[in-house]
Amino acid sequence: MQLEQFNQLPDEEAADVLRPCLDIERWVSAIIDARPFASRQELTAFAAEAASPFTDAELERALSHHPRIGERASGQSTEASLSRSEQAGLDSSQEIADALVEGNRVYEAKFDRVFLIRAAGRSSEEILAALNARLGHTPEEERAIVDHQLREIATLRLEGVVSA
Ligand code: 2AL
Repeated sequence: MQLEQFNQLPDEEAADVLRPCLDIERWVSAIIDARPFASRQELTAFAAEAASPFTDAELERALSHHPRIGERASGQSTEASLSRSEQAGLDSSQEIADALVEGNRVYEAKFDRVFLIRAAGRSSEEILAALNARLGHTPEEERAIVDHQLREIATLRLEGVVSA
């Protein structure tokens, strides 16, 4: 839809557009309340900073919608189909696919949450390298990265929904 249309949607309909981008109610309402936006660039810049920082509960809720890297989202929801297209570039050898499975396992054991990365535009090799590098982080470093990655994914999704 056009930005003009998004600016004028009733709040509940705007929320339905925003939630599949990022299921954090504080982020959704901040954007709804900040309308109208003068440009799509203003909208995405606002979305990139809104409701910062996310709480642990908010991160957990948002992450629950993201399947592991290498796992195809099942179902017909908007989120599932967005996730499938984001991960569509992952066409790895069995060796890399296995390494991603193992990396996800180690990451979850260390940080107690799913490994999250903006997958769109990244190859399996790049994602595996990022996963291995991030395994060396402290919990605080990882938390900041996850917050940022959720926002990147949300912004890209938003750009897919609202055109200039
Ligand atoms: C995902 C996903 O579903 N889309 C994306 O960009 N990243 N999942 C993940 N675990 O990073």
